[in-house]
Amino acid sequence: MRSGYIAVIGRANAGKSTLINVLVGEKVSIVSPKPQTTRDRILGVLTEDDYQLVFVDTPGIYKARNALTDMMMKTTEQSAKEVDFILYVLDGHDGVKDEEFEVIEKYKALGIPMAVAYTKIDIMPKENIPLDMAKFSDSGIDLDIFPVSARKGKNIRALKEFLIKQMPEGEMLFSEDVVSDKGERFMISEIMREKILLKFDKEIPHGIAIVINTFERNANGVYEINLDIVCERANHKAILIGKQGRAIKEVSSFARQDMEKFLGAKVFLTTYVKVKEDWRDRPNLIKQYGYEDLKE
Ligand SMILES: Nc1nc2c(ncn2[C@@H]2O[C@H](COP(=O)(O)OP(=O)(O)O)[C@@H](O)[C@H]2O)c(=O)[nH]1
Ligand SMILES: [Mg+2]
Repeated sequence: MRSGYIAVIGRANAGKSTLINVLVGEKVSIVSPKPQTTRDRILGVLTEDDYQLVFVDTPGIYKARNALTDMMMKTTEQSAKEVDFILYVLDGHDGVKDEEFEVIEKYKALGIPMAVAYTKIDIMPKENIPLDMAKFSDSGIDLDIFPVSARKGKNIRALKEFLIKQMPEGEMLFSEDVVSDKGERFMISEIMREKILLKFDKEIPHGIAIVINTFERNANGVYEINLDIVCERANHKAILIGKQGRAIKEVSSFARQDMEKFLGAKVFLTTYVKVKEDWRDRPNLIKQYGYEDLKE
């Protein structure tokens, strides 16, 4: 069979996680319109009789600004070096900028086979596609480019078939029932974070960490989940809770519904908002909240 690792790299918000979810056919990585949605390296696994594709979702490319984004950037760079293939995701809707070519060149220099997914073609004028393709050939970067829409499922099949052909012959890397390397607890905290990303603006969602205190299934089959939403400032806490607790009630309710879908069972969710000043600049807290440098 053909099997291998494919690092999915690109700028924040390019559409990497959405593309992986649609390629894998299941949600393995949360998605939002805000940068810094993905913080960890997440593996999404697609297995069929004659191939296994292991997508490596990455936090994206950032200009480091605090200890957390610094670590996220390192995670991206480290992930790119350990794979059989690099899929560079480019937001077509945003347009191809010259600085993007520099980034692509940098990854190309790693010497790992690479291609480009030019995504979000569903929300851009069609005539821009050939113009951007011309920009690519002018730049002298010689890579296969796949215009796709993850949201509309356009050209995804062609991209998948291409990727399968790029994989080396080898063994299965994960057993066939595995879709992600992350467990249920991780996904539960990510679902909570996703709802906060969707509801709140600016620095609030970026300064959130989720700590799961209880994750248990009771005798009636109901999951009892108790978690802390850690934020960076007292005024963030007030906004997160909202007037008469309305904001926190609303996000918790959306999160609970998604958790129930994910777990396939009823969920009893309790959430608390806590403050840890500037945790994103404190490596020991970053670690405590589950974010770690990739060592190997
Ligand atoms: N219209 C459209 N939006 C997309 C597509 N792919 C991703 N998005 C949106 O772009 C935003 C960022 O997506 P995400 O996958 O989180 O990007 P990432 O930061 O690169 O992982 C989200 O609001 C997505 O819904 C696409 O193919 N079409
Ligand atoms: Mg992402």
